Amino acid sequence: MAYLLGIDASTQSVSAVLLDITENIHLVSEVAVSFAEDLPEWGAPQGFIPGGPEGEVHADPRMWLAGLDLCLHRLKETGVNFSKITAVSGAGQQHGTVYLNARGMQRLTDFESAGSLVSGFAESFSRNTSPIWMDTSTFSQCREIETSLGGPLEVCRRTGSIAIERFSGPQIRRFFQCEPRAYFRTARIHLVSSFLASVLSGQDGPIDFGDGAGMNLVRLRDLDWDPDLLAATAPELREKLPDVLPSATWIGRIAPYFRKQYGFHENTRVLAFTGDNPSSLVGVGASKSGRVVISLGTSDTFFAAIPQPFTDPEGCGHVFGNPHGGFMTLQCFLNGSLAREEVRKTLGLSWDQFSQVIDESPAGCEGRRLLPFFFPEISPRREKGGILQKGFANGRWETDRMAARAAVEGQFLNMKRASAWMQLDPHVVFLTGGASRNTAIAQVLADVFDCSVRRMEISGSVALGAAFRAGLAGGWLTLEAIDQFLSRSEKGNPIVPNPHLKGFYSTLLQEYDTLLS
Ligand code: ADP
Ligand code: XUL
Repeated sequence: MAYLLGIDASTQSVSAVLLDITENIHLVSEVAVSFAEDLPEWGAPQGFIPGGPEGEVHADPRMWLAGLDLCLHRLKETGVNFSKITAVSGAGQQHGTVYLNARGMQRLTDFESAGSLVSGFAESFSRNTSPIWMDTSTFSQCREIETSLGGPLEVCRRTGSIAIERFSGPQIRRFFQCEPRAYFRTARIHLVSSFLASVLSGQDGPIDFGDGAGMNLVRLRDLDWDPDLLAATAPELREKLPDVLPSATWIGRIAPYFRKQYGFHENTRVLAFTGDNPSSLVGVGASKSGRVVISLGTSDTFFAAIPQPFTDPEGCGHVFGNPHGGFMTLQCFLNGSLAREEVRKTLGLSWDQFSQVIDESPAGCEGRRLLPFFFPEISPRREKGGILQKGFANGRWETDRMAARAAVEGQFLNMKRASAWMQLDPHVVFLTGGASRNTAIAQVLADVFDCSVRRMEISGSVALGAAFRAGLAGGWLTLEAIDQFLSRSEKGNPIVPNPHLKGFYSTLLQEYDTLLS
């Protein structure tokens, strides 16, 4: 019997998927740890420390370690025999950076039998908290980097994105400028993904191309660190970064701590981790065939594999590495699930009631328009949060239940508008992420994009993609076997667009242009 383990260290949770690949592919177990429900002692119920100044959004990297430990513990409790796990891989929320001091570097390789990962990595960080992808504090650092390189278009040409506030390079620069002593005490800067892969393997692992491309530091031309960008970001940066390598790189065997604590076999191999979105691309079977994926997680993302990089003229979209080779294009929307949750809570609805209101409200909400930007938005770029609305009595969406549908319509029309530059015009969209299980939301998506929506029984496509990547890299799985598994795991029939609404939402797009201007 052979198992593959995939781990997803995302914004609000750490989850894992265990596959049995002895004959065909079978799901053995899926477990999750929520920072809100299971680790409230870290004070980050939505995955970040609330109330950061000047647009800072940080999380304690030790919370991710606690999440990983608890997640494996939960898996153990299901009765799984860990010695059957042949290989592990995983993925992390993109762009977030972890700053290890010399002791932390040492702990990566000599850490063996402490009671927990958190105690094992005590005093190991030169920066106690890690900026995550929701951080918008680096406007000036972005402009400085662009100026050094000769403008935003040059940064975009090299890295696939203009300098972006949440990307790792500008975040590193801000750390260097605000806390130079702590910066110089930093021995290693990892991404969330490469940090956790390093911990699991007991090695100082590489950053993979998939996630590395979201740093504003990697040159797409040859997928290596760009010396000009390194110099424009912070001094001595190259020495503080690990190598950037293909996603299919084996780092080594599982670290002794995990063998002792959970019973992994000493030969269990650890594959480089990647970013959550690149992993999801693999997890829904979209790494090769040009399928369009929409993920409704904490962020909403719209992405697809592309053979060659092409970039967004507005500067909001990105090119990342496709773990399978080539590239992927991605547009990210910060006001995703947390904004839907905020609307739902304000209206005093459960998810079931929220869905019912969506189903019962007319398309177009009789002229009500809502763009629920509670937080600063990434696409389109808006430095400050602020709800945009039209057509609600007395301008009060908060007391009108139809705001539930208006919010979801607004989010998807904004997504359609902002992703138009990719010219993908999908006939089918693969929908994943926490909110994908909501059929009412999925139907609005089908109607707005005028395309069919396909979903999986396993909404955890990030962890699934990680397990698939390990299987592909080890030669234990083929893309055909993965496709067969995915078609067996499809959730019901595709959701099809309502034929009576054909063209309806396209006519609304202009109104959103005005609302946004
Ligand atoms: P991430 O991976 O970014 O941590 P997930 O993909 O796990 O996030 O999605 C979590 C989100 O899913 C929650 O913030 C929640 O708003 C949303 N969610 C969960 N259940 C539902 C539901 N029934 N309808 C709509 N959204 C839901
Ligand atoms: C993508 C992005 C988010 C994070 C968290 O660029 O910032 O989707 O990866 O999921």
